[in-house]
Amino acid sequence: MSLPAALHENLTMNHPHSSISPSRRTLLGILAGGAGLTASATAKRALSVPGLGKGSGAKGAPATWVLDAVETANSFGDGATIPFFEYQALGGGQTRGSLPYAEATEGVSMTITVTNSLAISIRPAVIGVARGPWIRPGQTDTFTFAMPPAGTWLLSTAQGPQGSGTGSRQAIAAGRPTIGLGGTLVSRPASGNQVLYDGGPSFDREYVLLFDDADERWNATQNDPRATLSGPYEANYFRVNGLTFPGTFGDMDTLVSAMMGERVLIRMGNLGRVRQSVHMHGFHSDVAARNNVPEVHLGRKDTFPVPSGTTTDIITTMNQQGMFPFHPHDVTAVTANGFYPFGQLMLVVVN
Ligand SMILES: [Cu+2]
Repeated sequence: MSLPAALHENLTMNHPHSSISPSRRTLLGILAGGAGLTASATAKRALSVPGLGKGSGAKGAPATWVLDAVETANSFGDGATIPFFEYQALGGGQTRGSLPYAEATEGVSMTITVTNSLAISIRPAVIGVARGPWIRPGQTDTFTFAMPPAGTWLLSTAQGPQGSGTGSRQAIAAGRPTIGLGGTLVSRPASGNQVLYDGGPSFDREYVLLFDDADERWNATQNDPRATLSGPYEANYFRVNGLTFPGTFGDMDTLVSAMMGERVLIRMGNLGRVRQSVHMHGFHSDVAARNNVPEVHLGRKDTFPVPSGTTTDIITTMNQQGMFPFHPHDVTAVTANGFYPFGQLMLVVVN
């Protein structure tokens, strides 16, 4: 309960009919009509995750994801416009908010192609899965890997020194921030069933929420190859899916909408440097997996840690109608350089 009472009351007491347009309700109805209920969650999967790249049972053709790393200008609620790096989807994927999203079946071959339109070298990576090559400014390169076990994975950049690159431009680049370069890669179970992973929980609808944050002083110089970024990182801007409140309420992929009784999977990732603990009003949820490891601390929860560089998958049974705030509990995360409420303030709407 970190938001002031007035906002809490506004968001939780308003009847949804007061602010949900007929067209949106109609669309939600169509979506709900097409969503068949699947078997209830069993969570019988062993604690270990399936082996990487198992060919048997993997369905689907090799997948591709084509991205361009660019510098963009993001405007925030306090009136500031801040440069960010972003991967922009050129092909093979979709978007969630303004950030790229792709999905493929576990085990299939995925090839990611990145054009580096930045002024610094970058090394794209899918955290915990594969690291791509160093890509110099103006160059394009690819990397290929087997899709990891079914779950929620993060596209980012590889950090840290490169083994043989001491003193090289690449070694210098290795320590640089790449704030905003992110996306979500969902691995689908080989069975094709609508479950988080085979043997795991089912769901009726899903959302992807990717958190990140920025210290505007770092963003201002991160695309200057001669700039040295040092000193403390103090985040003062916070995004989810590349958006901030009120944009989070207006984006179909970021506003969590559901019909009564639906089981909604929310795939949360954090590419910011600030650890978030995300709190949902109105509901308790099952944590399905933390960083793609099935949750063992059973029991419903109302706050979900999402450490930097990791994912947390939760499933919420939407058992009451209304509008409910959904936000990280760190109050600075729902501000724009100290002005409230902006940042990572989100909304859950149940019709
Ligand atoms: Cu709250």
